[in-house]
Amino acid sequence: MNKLALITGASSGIGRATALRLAKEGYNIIVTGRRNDRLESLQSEIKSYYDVKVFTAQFDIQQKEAVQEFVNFLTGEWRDVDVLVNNAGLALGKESFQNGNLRDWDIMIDTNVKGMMYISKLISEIMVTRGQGHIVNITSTASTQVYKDGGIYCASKHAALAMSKSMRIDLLPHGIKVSSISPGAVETEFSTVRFKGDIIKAKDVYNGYTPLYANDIADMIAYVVNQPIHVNINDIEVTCLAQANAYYFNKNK
Ligand code: 8X3
Repeated sequence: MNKLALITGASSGIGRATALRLAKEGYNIIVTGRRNDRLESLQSEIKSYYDVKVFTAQFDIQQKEAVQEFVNFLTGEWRDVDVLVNNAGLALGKESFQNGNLRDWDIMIDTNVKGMMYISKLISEIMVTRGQGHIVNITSTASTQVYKDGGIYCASKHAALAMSKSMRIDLLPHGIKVSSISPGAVETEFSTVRFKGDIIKAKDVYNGYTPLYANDIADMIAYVVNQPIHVNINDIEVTCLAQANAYYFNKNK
């Protein structure tokens, strides 16, 4: 029987690539996100390549009630989630602390921290009942390092990593694996979202070097979930060759 993977924030980037990658591994897939047209086209794409089942669910992970409603809606074979990939997350703005935008800060905390909190709690309840499961949290190099003008994004990712580590402890007696993957720069919509559609600024983030791509992280997620039953990969930090950590890049001048 196929295993089931639930991937949040799957309408683009790492989430989308992960859905395709895990489908290739034979997982049935639930993809969630805010953009239904993107989720539906991903569903068709997956089904055109792989013989797996795909379920799409459109909701905003910031909305506690919507997350609860979504999980309540999962019945039968769609409830037995083997792998939860907590990918939904974003950065908004890059300003000094005193000039930060409170609305942006709320959205980052509500998505990166509270969204992850809402869905992980509900899905972990199911996993505990079944006595199995694996939660993979996509964090960031910003989960252990803080960079200039990244204040609340970095704070949200620190919280996400702390939550991931605490889940691992509490779910330990239940045989549930928890892993975190902390990528550096990955060329996706991430910077376009952060700079609110300013393509020039967004492109500049990835200029002068070869960044990571969404497929690199999807491959890593596949590796993490494909370990033997007795092996858990706890925390991975991954950057491209041209990045040493959150601050140091080797860019072509
Ligand atoms: C994405 C990488 O460097 O913008 O989490 O924090 S960074």
